[in-house]
Amino acid sequence: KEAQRKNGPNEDIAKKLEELMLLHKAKPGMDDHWRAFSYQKCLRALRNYPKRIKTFNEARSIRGVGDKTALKIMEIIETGDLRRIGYENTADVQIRKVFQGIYGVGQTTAYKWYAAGCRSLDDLKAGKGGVTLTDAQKIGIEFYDDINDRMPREEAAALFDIIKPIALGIDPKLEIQIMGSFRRGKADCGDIDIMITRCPFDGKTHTGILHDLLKALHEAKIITEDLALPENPLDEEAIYRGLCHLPQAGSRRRRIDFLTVPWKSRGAALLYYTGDDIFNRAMRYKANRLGYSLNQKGLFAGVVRDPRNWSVKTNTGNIVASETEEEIFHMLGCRSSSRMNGLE
Ligand code: DCP
Ligand code: MG
Ligand code: MN
Repeated sequence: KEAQRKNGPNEDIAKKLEELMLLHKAKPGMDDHWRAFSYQKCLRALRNYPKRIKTFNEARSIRGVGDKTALKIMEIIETGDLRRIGYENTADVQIRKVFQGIYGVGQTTAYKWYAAGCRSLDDLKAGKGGVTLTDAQKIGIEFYDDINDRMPREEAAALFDIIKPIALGIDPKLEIQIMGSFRRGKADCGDIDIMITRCPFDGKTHTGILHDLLKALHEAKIITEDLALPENPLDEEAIYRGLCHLPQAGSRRRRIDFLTVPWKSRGAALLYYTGDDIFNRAMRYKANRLGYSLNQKGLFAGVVRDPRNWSVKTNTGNIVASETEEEIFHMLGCRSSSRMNGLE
């Protein structure tokens, strides 16, 4: 069950607003996280609104919908269209949108390539205007359509069912599980997010396992391309990004992420990497209101931040919960079913 309904009474409106949002993302200087975030919240509220919107005031009453958006909503209701999309959807924006579909490419790179004279993926491949591509970008172009598509959750489950026994064959005491949209119960997934950890009480950890697992998955022809290798594979905490596929002829490339985390922070990692990002933001906000600080490593008390630079911690504080999601929910005064409410 998906919380954000995609067949509700205002779906035509949500689609148009979403289209405008994507166009904004491809505009220079418009890659504003806050803006994207409030748009997303507004889209979600709109999709969850149970009846067809009829008036400006009704639109305005939906959380996250301001005057400007309410006007756009009324325009869509009255004309079936949003003129602003036409104005924004210029040729250069369309081309940069294509470039931003390449794995790892944001608006800065897309703009740079456009300015260098590239107008198509073929131009990029040909190195037009002196453009050079990283290996990950070349893979991103080669499997452009696959990477930009989502897989049915059944396919994510089938891939995980192959990967899990291979991991446990390397060390039967590994804990391995899927996070991300799959764990939230979504019907389709943009990628597979897998967490690996291991209880260290017998004196061993999962350090080094990721390297062996990746090697085994390459040999089994499950993982096909690497996009980003861990910085230090001997770190307890490592991230890998790549492509994989089912070992059947004609199966498509799918995005896969592995994350290894220390045993003690597995709950915080599970909470964060299950998301979604809006849920995470709400949780961090709740933690801050109670004087805590929450990240993918844990819930911390007594964190002191530099008032001139919020991102600098002058005191890193003490960890108060991190081993399970339940502990973190409990400390934040959420019912233990909070995660269930977050699941779609
Ligand atoms: N995450 C986050 N902020 C980010 C990136 C990720 O909070 N900037 C968290 C929330 C996400 C989770 O990590 O839910 C996994 O990231 P994904 O990009 O894999 O997103 P999802 O799995 O949620 O969706 P998709 O099906 O598109 O992969
Ligand atoms: Mg994911
Ligand atoms: Mn992911």
